[in-house]
Amino acid sequence: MILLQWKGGAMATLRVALVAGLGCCVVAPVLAQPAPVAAQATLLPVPQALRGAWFDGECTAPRAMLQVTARAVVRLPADGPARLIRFGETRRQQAAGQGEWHIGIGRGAEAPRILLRGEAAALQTAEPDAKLRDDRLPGDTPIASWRRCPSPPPSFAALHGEGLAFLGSLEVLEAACGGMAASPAGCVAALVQEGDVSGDKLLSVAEIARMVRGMTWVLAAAEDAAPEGVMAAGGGGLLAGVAIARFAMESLDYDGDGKLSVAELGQDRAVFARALGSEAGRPLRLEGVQEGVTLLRTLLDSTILGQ
Ligand SMILES: [Ca+2]
Repeated sequence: MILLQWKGGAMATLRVALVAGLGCCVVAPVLAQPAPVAAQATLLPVPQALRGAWFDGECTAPRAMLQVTARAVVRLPADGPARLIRFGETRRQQAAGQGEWHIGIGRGAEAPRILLRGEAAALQTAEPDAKLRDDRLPGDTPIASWRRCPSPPPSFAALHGEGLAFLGSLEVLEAACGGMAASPAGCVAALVQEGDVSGDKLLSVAEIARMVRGMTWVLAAAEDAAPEGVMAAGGGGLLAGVAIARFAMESLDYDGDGKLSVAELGQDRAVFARALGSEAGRPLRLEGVQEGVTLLRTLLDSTILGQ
């Protein structure tokens, strides 16, 4: 078993057994039963124009980067911990004299809120104090301004590129594996589609390792830990990614060509379905399917501990 550990809270110890890592990224999404989507259906996606990478300060040396996806925002300061808010709830709200804000609300006890508004080339955000009432937003919350840059500074790209890519993939996987139209075949196909860098419609060790590293980063960002700290920690994302990927390959590469195909991944789904057959009455806890971090953690725990 590989232990990944970083600071922060009772959930901070992430147990990643090799088989669990395999489960997290290759097998387990297939097991996800279509979850109740009532809450998901009400999510308003962030307007397309506001999505993508934003920067605070000069493009040559930004103070922070903000990545906006359809259903999440992650703030990455040049120094200090990252912050990921994956929306469990959204709404639009008109503020007096300020136009309309898109409000994303994270899950969990803290339920952090972030307000966004803007256009393709200029974004404003506000992260109100937890005590501020919804109908008073944004109140006197400081408003941050963000700009587009031609390309991300190398330091940000090196630290966060894979994690940000996986954050986007995670939303696609959630839709394919846990959304209203989810199916095992569609889930596997989406996994290969998202992981396939080389374009051969197969997953290599490196491609799987990249997804595992991305997942590690997302989990770290969700803990408000510095992803670079996680990556550097003993047994952290880089090594674990390769180890998990090799294990996945050795477990699932039935034709021995060194790549995983949709068919091979589908085969694995059938094996796991049989293995869990006696537990049909106890589906994985996936009620918060749009909260992928919880989902992944649940899958890890379920796979390792059988809980
Ligand atoms: Ca193969």
